[in-house]
Amino acid sequence: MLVKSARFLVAAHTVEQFPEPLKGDVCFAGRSNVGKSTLLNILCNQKLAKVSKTPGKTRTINFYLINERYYFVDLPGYGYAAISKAERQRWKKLIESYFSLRKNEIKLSVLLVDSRLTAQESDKIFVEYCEHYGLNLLIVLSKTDKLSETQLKKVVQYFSDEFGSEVIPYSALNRRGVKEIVERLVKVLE
Ligand SMILES: Nc1nc2c(ncn2[C@@H]2O[C@H](COP(=O)(O)OP(=O)(O)O)[C@@H](O)[C@H]2O)c(=O)[nH]1
Ligand SMILES: [Mg+2]
Repeated sequence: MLVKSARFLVAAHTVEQFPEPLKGDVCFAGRSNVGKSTLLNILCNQKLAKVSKTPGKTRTINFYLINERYYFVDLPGYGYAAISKAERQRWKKLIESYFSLRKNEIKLSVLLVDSRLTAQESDKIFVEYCEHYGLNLLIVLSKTDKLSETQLKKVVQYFSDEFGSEVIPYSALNRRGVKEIVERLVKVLE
């Protein structure tokens, strides 16, 4: 098992609140309600992150200490509905400050996307940032339990074409893809 111990460390509003780098970061991004907190809880085998019925307004970078050596970093997501220009700017600034400060620490950048939607603007921006900073990117398709196998096949192809990166279909309900995600994490963190 990858995660032996996990605890919430800090919700950083500013870069000054980032913890000292350890053996590496894995960051998690995705639009609000995509299932990011649920995935973090599955990976950590405990309720660490708050799973929301309504899309949250969290605009902090949350650091979780894993096995006393690594950080899982929960990046803020875009809101559900249309967001203001100012809000978008603040989101970009936070992500950019994290990437520019920690690019050498980041072993893997995980982007969750809803398997029922096409690539959203914020997803595209995020992938561009990852490319700019030369980060390893993993696309995780969430909520695949809502799709048929035929639909899913098309969606996996669509996202790997769109982002030119590895895509893992995942579901919190039937646990599809969890093993593959864990294997990927073990590989980058060992
Ligand atoms: N059907 C389905 N629902 C999911 C899945 N993952 C998360 N959810 C639900 O989606 C909602 C948002 O989840 P949450 O983890 O809070 O999303 P976050 O905003 O990205 O952190 C919750 O109601 C979850 O129970 C999944 O794989 N399949
Ligand atoms: Mg969340």
